[in-house]
Amino acid sequence: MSQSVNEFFDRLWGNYIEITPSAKKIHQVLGDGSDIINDHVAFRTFNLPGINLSALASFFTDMGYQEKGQYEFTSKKLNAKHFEHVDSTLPKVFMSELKLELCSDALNNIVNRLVAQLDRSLLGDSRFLYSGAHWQVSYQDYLALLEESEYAAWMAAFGYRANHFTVSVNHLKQFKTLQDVNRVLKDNGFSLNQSGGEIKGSSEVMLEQSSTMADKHIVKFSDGERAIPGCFYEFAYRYPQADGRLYQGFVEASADKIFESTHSHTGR
Ligand code: OOG
Ligand code: NI
Repeated sequence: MSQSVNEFFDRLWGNYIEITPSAKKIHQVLGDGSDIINDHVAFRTFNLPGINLSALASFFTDMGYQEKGQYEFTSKKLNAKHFEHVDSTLPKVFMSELKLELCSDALNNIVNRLVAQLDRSLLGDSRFLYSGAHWQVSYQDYLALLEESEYAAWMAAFGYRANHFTVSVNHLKQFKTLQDVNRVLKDNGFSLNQSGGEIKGSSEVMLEQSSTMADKHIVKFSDGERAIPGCFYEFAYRYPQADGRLYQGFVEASADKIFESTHSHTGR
Protein backbone atom coordinates (compact mmCIF):
# COMPACT_ATOMS: atom_id res chain seq x y z
CA MET A 1 0.00 0.00 0.00
CA SER A 2 2.53 2.58 1.07
CA GLN A 3 4.71 4.02 -1.67
CA SER A 4 8.46 4.58 -1.58
CA VAL A 5 9.81 8.07 -1.05
CA ASN A 6 11.02 8.19 -4.68
CA GLU A 7 7.61 7.13 -6.02
CA PHE A 8 6.06 9.79 -3.82
CA PHE A 9 8.21 12.59 -5.26
CA ASP A 10 7.78 11.34 -8.86
CA ARG A 11 4.00 11.44 -8.52
CA LEU A 12 4.07 14.77 -6.66
CA TRP A 13 6.14 16.19 -9.55
CA GLY A 14 3.80 14.71 -12.17
CA ASN A 15 0.80 16.28 -10.49
CA TYR A 16 2.63 19.63 -10.18
CA ILE A 17 3.67 19.92 -13.83
CA GLU A 18 0.13 19.12 -14.99
CA ILE A 19 -0.81 22.63 -13.87
CA THR A 20 2.66 24.24 -14.01
CA PRO A 21 3.80 23.94 -17.63
CA SER A 22 6.53 26.52 -17.07
CA ALA A 23 8.32 24.14 -14.64
CA LYS A 24 8.94 21.71 -17.49
CA LYS A 25 10.22 24.48 -19.77
CA ILE A 26 12.48 25.77 -16.99
CA HIS A 27 14.07 22.32 -16.71
CA GLN A 28 14.92 22.50 -20.41
CA VAL A 29 16.32 26.03 -20.07
CA LEU A 30 18.40 25.40 -16.91
CA GLY A 31 19.17 21.71 -17.08
CA ASP A 32 20.06 21.46 -20.75
CA GLY A 33 19.09 17.79 -20.59
CA SER A 34 20.87 16.98 -17.31
CA ASP A 35 19.14 16.24 -14.02
CA ILE A 36 17.92 19.06 -11.79
CA ILE A 37 18.26 18.65 -8.02
CA ASN A 38 15.37 20.10 -6.04
CA ASP A 39 16.26 22.01 -2.86
CA HIS A 40 12.76 21.73 -1.38
CA VAL A 41 9.06 21.36 -2.07
CA ALA A 42 6.35 23.33 -0.26
CA PHE A 43 2.88 22.46 1.02
CA ARG A 44 0.08 24.59 2.44
CA THR A 45 -2.84 23.71 4.72
CA PHE A 46 -5.35 24.94 7.32
CA ASN A 47 -4.74 24.30 11.03
CA LEU A 48 -7.81 22.06 11.41
CA PRO A 49 -7.78 18.62 13.10
CA GLY A 50 -6.63 15.83 10.78
CA ILE A 51 -5.20 18.15 8.10
CA ASN A 52 -3.04 20.55 10.09
CA LEU A 53 0.73 20.88 9.72
CA SER A 54 1.54 18.23 12.30
CA ALA A 55 -0.96 15.73 10.81
CA LEU A 56 0.41 16.13 7.27
CA ALA A 57 4.01 16.21 8.51
CA SER A 58 3.58 12.67 9.81
CA PHE A 59 3.61 11.43 6.19
CA PHE A 60 7.15 12.82 5.97
CA THR A 61 8.38 11.60 9.35
CA ASP A 62 7.09 8.16 8.29
CA MET A 63 9.26 8.48 5.16
CA GLY A 64 12.35 9.26 7.26
CA TYR A 65 12.16 13.06 7.51
CA GLN A 66 13.01 15.00 10.67
CA GLU A 67 11.75 18.38 11.82
CA LYS A 68 14.57 20.95 11.64
CA GLY A 69 13.17 24.50 11.77
CA GLN A 70 10.11 26.53 12.80
CA TYR A 71 8.91 29.81 11.33
CA GLU A 72 6.22 32.40 12.05
CA PHE A 73 4.55 34.82 9.59
CA THR A 74 2.57 37.24 11.73
CA SER A 75 0.85 39.39 9.13
CA LYS A 76 -0.07 36.40 6.93
CA LYS A 77 -1.27 34.45 10.05
CA LEU A 78 0.87 31.45 9.16
CA ASN A 79 3.11 28.98 10.94
CA ALA A 80 5.65 26.85 9.12
CA LYS A 81 8.19 24.10 9.71
CA HIS A 82 10.86 22.55 7.58
CA PHE A 83 11.91 18.91 7.44
CA GLU A 84 15.07 17.22 6.19
CA HIS A 85 15.78 13.63 5.22
CA VAL A 86 18.94 11.77 6.28
CA ASP A 87 19.45 11.18 2.55
CA SER A 88 20.48 14.72 1.59
CA THR A 89 19.76 14.08 -2.11
CA LEU A 90 16.05 14.15 -1.23
CA PRO A 91 14.40 17.58 -1.24
CA LYS A 92 13.68 19.35 2.03
CA VAL A 93 10.00 19.90 2.86
CA PHE A 94 8.60 23.33 3.81
CA MET A 95 5.09 23.11 5.22
CA SER A 96 2.90 25.96 6.41
CA GLU A 97 -0.59 26.25 7.92
CA LEU A 98 -3.11 29.08 8.23
CA LYS A 99 -4.04 29.92 11.84
CA LEU A 100 -7.81 30.05 11.50
CA GLU A 101 -8.39 31.33 15.05
CA LEU A 102 -6.81 34.61 13.90
CA CYS A 103 -9.12 34.88 10.86
CA SER A 104 -12.65 36.31 10.61
CA ASP A 105 -15.85 34.34 11.20
CA ALA A 106 -16.71 34.82 7.53
CA LEU A 107 -13.45 33.17 6.44
CA ASN A 108 -13.88 30.37 8.98
CA ASN A 109 -17.43 29.71 7.74
CA ILE A 110 -16.27 29.28 4.15
CA VAL A 111 -13.26 27.13 5.07
CA ASN A 112 -15.32 24.90 7.37
CA ARG A 113 -17.89 24.41 4.61
CA LEU A 114 -15.13 23.28 2.23
CA VAL A 115 -13.28 21.02 4.64
CA ALA A 116 -16.57 19.34 5.71
CA GLN A 117 -16.73 17.90 2.15
CA LEU A 118 -13.40 16.09 2.59
CA ASP A 119 -13.61 12.28 2.79
CA ARG A 120 -11.57 11.63 5.96
CA SER A 121 -10.78 8.04 4.92
CA LEU A 122 -8.25 9.53 2.45
CA LEU A 123 -6.13 10.99 5.24
CA GLY A 124 -4.24 7.78 5.96
CA ASP A 125 -2.39 7.68 2.64
CA SER A 126 0.48 9.93 1.45
CA ARG A 127 -1.28 10.20 -1.95
CA PHE A 128 -3.48 12.72 -0.15
CA LEU A 129 -0.61 15.22 -0.49
CA TYR A 130 -1.20 15.50 -4.25
CA SER A 131 -4.93 14.90 -4.39
CA GLY A 132 -6.04 18.50 -5.05
CA ALA A 133 -9.19 20.16 -3.73
CA HIS A 134 -11.79 17.86 -2.17
CA TRP A 135 -14.61 20.37 -2.31
CA GLN A 136 -16.84 22.47 -4.50
CA VAL A 137 -16.10 26.16 -4.14
CA SER A 138 -17.77 29.11 -5.86
CA TYR A 139 -15.80 31.92 -7.48
CA GLN A 140 -17.70 34.26 -5.18
CA ASP A 141 -16.34 32.46 -2.09
CA TYR A 142 -12.87 32.40 -3.66
CA LEU A 143 -13.02 36.19 -4.05
CA ALA A 144 -14.29 36.61 -0.48
CA LEU A 145 -11.32 34.58 0.81
CA LEU A 146 -8.93 36.52 -1.43
CA GLU A 147 -9.95 39.79 0.27
CA GLU A 148 -8.71 38.52 3.62
CA SER A 149 -6.08 35.87 2.87
CA GLU A 150 -4.59 35.04 -0.52
CA TYR A 151 -3.28 31.87 1.10
CA ALA A 152 -6.81 30.72 2.06
CA ALA A 153 -8.07 31.51 -1.45
CA TRP A 154 -5.25 29.48 -3.01
CA MET A 155 -6.01 26.53 -0.71
CA ALA A 156 -9.72 26.71 -1.59
CA ALA A 157 -8.96 26.58 -5.31
CA PHE A 158 -6.01 24.16 -5.40
CA GLY A 159 -6.08 22.13 -2.18
CA TYR A 160 -3.45 19.46 -1.62
CA ARG A 161 -0.52 19.44 -4.03
CA ALA A 162 3.02 20.81 -4.13
CA ASN A 163 2.68 24.59 -4.08
CA HIS A 164 6.15 24.76 -5.62
CA PHE A 165 9.32 22.84 -6.28
CA THR A 166 12.66 24.64 -5.92
CA VAL A 167 15.75 24.28 -8.11
CA SER A 168 18.99 23.94 -6.16
CA VAL A 169 21.14 26.52 -7.97
CA ASN A 170 24.25 25.18 -6.19
CA HIS A 171 23.81 21.92 -8.14
CA LEU A 172 23.37 23.48 -11.60
CA LYS A 173 26.32 22.77 -13.87
CA GLN A 174 25.89 25.71 -16.27
CA PHE A 175 25.24 28.43 -13.68
CA LYS A 176 27.27 29.84 -10.79
CA THR A 177 24.96 32.51 -9.35
CA LEU A 178 21.27 33.14 -8.82
CA GLN A 179 21.69 36.39 -10.81
CA ASP A 180 22.74 34.32 -13.85
CA VAL A 181 19.75 32.00 -13.44
CA ASN A 182 17.35 34.94 -13.16
CA ARG A 183 18.81 36.60 -16.26
CA VAL A 184 18.33 33.46 -18.38
CA LEU A 185 14.79 33.00 -17.06
CA LYS A 186 13.85 36.58 -17.96
CA ASP A 187 15.54 36.24 -21.39
CA ASN A 188 13.28 33.23 -21.94
CA GLY A 189 10.15 35.21 -21.07
CA PHE A 190 9.44 34.05 -17.50
CA SER A 191 8.19 36.69 -15.08
CA LEU A 192 9.82 36.72 -11.66
CA ASN A 193 8.32 37.66 -8.30
CA GLN A 194 9.56 41.20 -7.58
CA SER A 195 8.10 41.48 -4.06
CA GLY A 196 10.95 42.40 -1.69
CA GLY A 197 13.30 42.55 -4.71
CA GLU A 198 14.00 39.94 -7.37
CA ILE A 199 16.50 38.19 -5.06
CA LYS A 200 15.34 37.67 -1.49
CA GLY A 201 18.08 37.15 1.11
CA SER A 202 21.86 37.47 0.77
CA SER A 203 25.15 35.83 1.74
CA GLU A 204 24.68 37.33 5.25
CA VAL A 205 21.63 35.14 5.89
CA MET A 206 23.29 32.33 3.87
CA LEU A 207 20.36 31.91 1.49
CA GLU A 208 19.29 33.68 -1.71
CA GLN A 209 15.94 32.89 -3.32
CA SER A 210 13.93 33.94 -6.36
CA SER A 211 10.75 32.58 -7.91
CA THR A 212 8.54 32.80 -10.96
CA MET A 213 5.06 34.26 -10.68
CA ALA A 214 2.61 31.32 -10.60
CA ASP A 215 1.28 29.99 -13.90
CA LYS A 216 -2.38 30.80 -14.50
CA HIS A 217 -4.58 27.72 -14.37
CA ILE A 218 -8.26 27.33 -15.29
CA VAL A 219 -10.18 26.27 -12.18
CA LYS A 220 -13.71 24.86 -12.36
CA PHE A 221 -15.56 26.81 -9.70
CA SER A 222 -19.13 25.75 -8.93
CA ASP A 223 -20.35 28.89 -10.73
CA GLY A 224 -18.05 28.76 -13.75
CA GLU A 225 -14.42 28.52 -14.91
CA ARG A 226 -11.76 31.13 -14.19
CA ALA A 227 -8.03 31.37 -14.86
CA ILE A 228 -6.23 32.16 -11.57
CA PRO A 229 -2.61 31.87 -10.26
CA GLY A 230 -1.72 28.25 -9.41
CA CYS A 231 1.81 26.98 -8.73
CA PHE A 232 5.24 28.55 -9.26
CA TYR A 233 8.89 27.49 -9.45
CA GLU A 234 11.52 28.69 -6.98
CA PHE A 235 15.34 28.94 -7.17
CA ALA A 236 17.59 28.71 -4.12
CA TYR A 237 21.31 29.37 -3.70
CA ARG A 238 22.79 28.36 -0.33
CA TYR A 239 26.03 29.59 1.28
CA PRO A 240 28.46 27.51 3.39
CA GLN A 241 28.42 27.84 7.18
CA ALA A 242 31.53 27.97 9.39
CA ASP A 243 31.72 24.14 9.32
CA GLY A 244 31.81 24.16 5.50
CA ARG A 245 28.34 22.60 5.12
CA LEU A 246 25.73 24.56 3.18
CA TYR A 247 23.14 26.32 5.34
CA GLN A 248 19.93 24.25 5.21
CA GLY A 249 17.39 26.51 6.94
CA PHE A 250 14.85 29.03 5.66
CA VAL A 251 14.75 32.80 6.20
CA GLU A 252 11.46 34.24 7.48
CA ALA A 253 11.79 37.66 5.83
CA SER A 254 12.47 36.03 2.45
CA ALA A 255 9.82 33.32 2.78
CA ASP A 256 7.26 36.02 3.60
CA LYS A 257 7.80 37.40 0.07
CA ILE A 258 8.00 33.99 -1.66
CA PHE A 259 4.43 33.33 -0.47
CA GLU A 260 3.38 36.22 -2.74
CA SER A 261 4.35 34.30 -5.88
CA THR A 262 0.73 33.08 -6.03
CA HIS A 263 -0.65 36.64 -5.95
CA SER A 264 -2.18 38.07 -9.14
CA HIS A 265 0.40 40.81 -9.00
CA THR A 266 3.28 41.65 -6.63
CA GLY A 267 4.03 44.74 -4.63
CA ARG A 268 0.67 44.94 -2.89
C1 OOG B 1 5.85 28.96 0.87
C2 OOG B 1 6.67 30.23 0.77
C3 OOG B 1 8.02 30.15 1.49
C4 OOG B 1 10.47 29.49 0.97
O1 OOG B 1 11.23 28.76 0.32
O2 OOG B 1 10.90 30.37 1.73
C5 OOG B 1 9.01 29.29 0.79
C6 OOG B 1 4.56 29.00 0.11
O3 OOG B 1 4.40 29.86 -0.78
O4 OOG B 1 3.70 28.15 0.38
O5 OOG B 1 8.70 28.42 0.04
NI1 NI C 1 10.12 27.64 -1.10
